[in-house]
Amino acid sequence: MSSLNATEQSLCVNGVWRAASDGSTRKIRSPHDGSLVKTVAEATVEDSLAAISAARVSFDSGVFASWSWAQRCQLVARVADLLERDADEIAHEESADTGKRLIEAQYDVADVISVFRYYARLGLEVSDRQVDVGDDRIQSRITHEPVGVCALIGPWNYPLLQASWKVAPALVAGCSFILKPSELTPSTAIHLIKIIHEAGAPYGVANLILGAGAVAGAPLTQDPRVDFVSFTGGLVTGKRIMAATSETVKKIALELGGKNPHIIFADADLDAAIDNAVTAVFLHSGQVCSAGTRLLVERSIHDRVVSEIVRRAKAIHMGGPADPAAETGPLISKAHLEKVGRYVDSALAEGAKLLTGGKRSTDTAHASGWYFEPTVLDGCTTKMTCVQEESFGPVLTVEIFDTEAEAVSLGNDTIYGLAGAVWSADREKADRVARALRHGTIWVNDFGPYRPQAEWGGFKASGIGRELGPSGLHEYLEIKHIWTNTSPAPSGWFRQQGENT
Ligand code: TXE
Repeated sequence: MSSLNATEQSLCVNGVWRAASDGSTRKIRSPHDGSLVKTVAEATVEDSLAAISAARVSFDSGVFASWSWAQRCQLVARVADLLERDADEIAHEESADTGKRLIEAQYDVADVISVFRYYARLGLEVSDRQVDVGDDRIQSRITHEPVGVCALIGPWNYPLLQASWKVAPALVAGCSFILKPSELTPSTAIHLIKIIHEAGAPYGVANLILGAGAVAGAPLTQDPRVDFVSFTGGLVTGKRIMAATSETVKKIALELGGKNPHIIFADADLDAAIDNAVTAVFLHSGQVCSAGTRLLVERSIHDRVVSEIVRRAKAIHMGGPADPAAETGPLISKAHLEKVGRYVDSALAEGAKLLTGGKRSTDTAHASGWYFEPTVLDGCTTKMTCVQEESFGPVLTVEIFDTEAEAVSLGNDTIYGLAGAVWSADREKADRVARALRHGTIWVNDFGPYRPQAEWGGFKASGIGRELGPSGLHEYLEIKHIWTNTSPAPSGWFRQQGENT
């Protein structure tokens, strides 16, 4: 492997680090102040096709798929060790690309390591299943085999974490893959692919393509040599990918975000509920697929809850990666900042009442960055665009409910179904509501935690398939039934030649 001494040589195809075939590069700029973070290669269609070829050849050769489960799990455990060794450097890279606080990036890297460790253990539990077909002459067995060549396409909000949910199970399963992180946040993907090679993965198993979705990403979803596409990103791109992959009938897994109801009943522990409501929507400036962007609050506590959230929102200190007092950071890009602003404008035009925020920060310390003020919109209804679509910014919409049934009905009145939360001291009521909400994760008297052992993914337009947990590994496996007759005999169905009728 050539050394990665120039960041322009940041595509990895068949274990070789190289520049884009036409020499194109992209400048990665800090969302905090616009400063240059690094320059990386911007892949062409040809580069993507070369990465697909490398992955296909490596998979078909069996160079990795033929390793035992134990060997592959050992490799994944080594990846976790090396991530731990480089954790500090990786957290700085993530923080620089995304603009998030260093401490958040450090939490992310710790989570990434636990994902690799979890799958390194889980892979050891996969075994064939014997099927009793009621005939002693027949051995019938269900085996699990790698799905093949995988395209792993990720977003910019949790770049390495989202990559880890795909890469760790892909490696354990014995797949070869092409990782395509968001063009805005490539640094930690580069680091991860270096580590996977250092851990001992054969060349061609882990390939890296950087660049724009329409150019570098699209071929990964269209090429017949790709067997499986796992995508995390926006709904519009998800639909495009679903259409592209249908041409070659690929297996797909999609995580497309959510409009997540955060339901507070009057009997809840309000101090805890309010504090979690603030974190749920303003953490990482709302750039979280499971952000609690829709507050559904029981009428009798509306004023108290909302006034306290507004007070807390006004006090949030925004700052860049190096600001130790920062509680949240900038949005990812100018285009995204403008999009969030448009959602607030549309809500106001549709009758929402702005209680705080609603615009780009005017703080001089934020002048060169993409900071949007924590925003609370009251008087919202499910008809409003801002309630139905992801602004993916620090924007909380408030709706009122009167009954349990209305809370459930409002919580389900969305095309999405990723996550939600219920706050109530009445455990039976909370459980009834949790079960009635059509979302992939429900927190009761809590908000946000997830674990590698538990599945993550959405109902309805939030996606297809699950990441994490055993299901997150099974996405990368094909199931095969092998029927062995130990005492072969003619089938006797058709007449043999010369046999009388
Ligand atoms: O994401 P895209 P964008 C939501 C959020 C945000 C919106 C748009 O609402 O405002 O998506 O964000 C690659 N073929 N989420 O435009 O386009 C692209 O290069 C193949 C929710 O940044 O979905 C990147 O690597 N790949 C989300 C990845 O898709 C293509 C997290 C995601 O980009 C492609 C982030 C194509 N035709 C945003 N077009 C979540 N679910 O957590 C783009 N890409």
